[in-house]
Amino acid sequence: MDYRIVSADEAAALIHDGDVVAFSGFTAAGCPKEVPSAIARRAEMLHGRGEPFKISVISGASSGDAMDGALARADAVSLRLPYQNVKDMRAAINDGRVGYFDLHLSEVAQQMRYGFLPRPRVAVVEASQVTGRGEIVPTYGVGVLPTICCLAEQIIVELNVAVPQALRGLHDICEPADPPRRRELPVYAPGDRVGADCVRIDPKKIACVVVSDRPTEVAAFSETDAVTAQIAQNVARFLEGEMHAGRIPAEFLPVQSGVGNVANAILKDLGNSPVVPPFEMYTEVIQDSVIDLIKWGRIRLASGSSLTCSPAKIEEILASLDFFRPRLVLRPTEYSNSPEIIRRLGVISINTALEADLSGAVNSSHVLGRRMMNGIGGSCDFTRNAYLSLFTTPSTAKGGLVSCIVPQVAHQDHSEHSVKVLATEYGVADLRGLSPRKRAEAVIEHCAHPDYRPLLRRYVERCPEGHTPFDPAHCFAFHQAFAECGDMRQAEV
Ligand code: 0RQ
Repeated sequence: MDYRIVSADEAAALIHDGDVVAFSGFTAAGCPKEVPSAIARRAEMLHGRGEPFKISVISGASSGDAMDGALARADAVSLRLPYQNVKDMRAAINDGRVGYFDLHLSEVAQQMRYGFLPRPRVAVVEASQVTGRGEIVPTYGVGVLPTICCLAEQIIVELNVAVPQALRGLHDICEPADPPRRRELPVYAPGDRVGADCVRIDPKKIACVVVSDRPTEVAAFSETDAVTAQIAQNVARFLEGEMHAGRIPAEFLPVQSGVGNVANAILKDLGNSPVVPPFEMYTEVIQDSVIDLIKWGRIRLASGSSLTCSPAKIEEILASLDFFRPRLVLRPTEYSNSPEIIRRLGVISINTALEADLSGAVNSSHVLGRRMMNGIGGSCDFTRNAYLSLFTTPSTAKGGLVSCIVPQVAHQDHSEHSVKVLATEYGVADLRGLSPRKRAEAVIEHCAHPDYRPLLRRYVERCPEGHTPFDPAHCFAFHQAFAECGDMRQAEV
């Protein structure tokens, strides 16, 4: 079948006010860029004529500026799910102009299939190849692509000709059956492939194809600072100790690591460890550092939902595709983040907190309890189901005015029952097997910044008697002090 090749603006004209539009990709990797930018232009044009135009936007995770940035600036979005990290979209969510609620990324596809989320009318998917038989090969991110292709009435393919067709074979595309007929997801090792190398749909659903050559929008990492380097070292030494103690087997376990500079630095340190053997990753985002460690033979294989790599690193992969092909698997998020698979494989999860409290509970998403940062993303999928769940955070933020260790988190994403280990630049609090008062002691003495330790100790001492140190009158004293005078050190506990 021959497809209609159209401009991005012609494709955008297929989208109407009130539509639910689902996009491929996971982080900025694999997201369409030309069509969302054209939808934003269409919104501006219609708004200029006094006509309404807003759509609901669902994708695998966050996206790049060409999608979330452009659509937010054009005031074209009424609802955004399930994760975001672009400045203008975040501002629109916090101003109340865009609806948003946090979702476990592993559940997005099934919540669409179950009808818990609005059904997408149109899917816009970036592809490295589209065949006349209706085969769509994704680019660098998969996310919810198979599901949205099934559910949508119409599919707009953004064919990225800058991505070589030789990428085919990197993806493992599958979708589980829904209850009561769901069987196990048969991934028994990170490298197991259980699906097809492309999505297969009725070619009649492909409304048009837009040709693009836009590079991936993923930014390169900044230099590691001293605090980040120290956190990374603390985590690496802790995991080496776990191996010595026999709690991590000699062949190691698959690793998941979150997004950002801390995660990147931790992976580098693990890769340099003389104790940790070459290991595998079962994660959601495959970052630059993973690619280096694969090249150096320190990571044997990485499975994820996206290659969230800078353009330079993508070039390196493409230049040695035959080397990387057996070492990389890109899956739908329903598989990369599957609680069942994570628990079976015994994944070690390492994610970053905004703040943690004396019980070990973690806030990943809400700055000072109110402003949405990015969302929980897949952090809960991994933390709750991992063999060993670690969280890292610098001990302070905003030049020391904010303590990232607080008496009580202002918003809880991960409970004390899921978080096993907390690490800052000052050390590691191993919370396994500790009662609430011992947990508080470990968090204060190993993780809190020395400036805040006396305040935290005083809070615990003054808590009313009981199994758990908790004082409703003072548990938010740190947040209160910041709101009143911009410095948590002034907290009255
Ligand atoms: O603000 O830039 O204005 O100074 O928050 O802080 O230290 O740069 O954090 O980039 O490592 O991200 C939790 C957001 C950490 C991320 C989070 C301020 C701080 C700074 C950012 P400025 P950093 P990072 C897999 C797993 C949830 C999703 C997840 C995240 C800004 O890791 O989104 O884990 N996690 N997914 O100054 C007030 C505090 C603060 C604070 C930091 N306690 N109070 N402000 N800041 N701590 C990936 C996916 O799911 C796709």
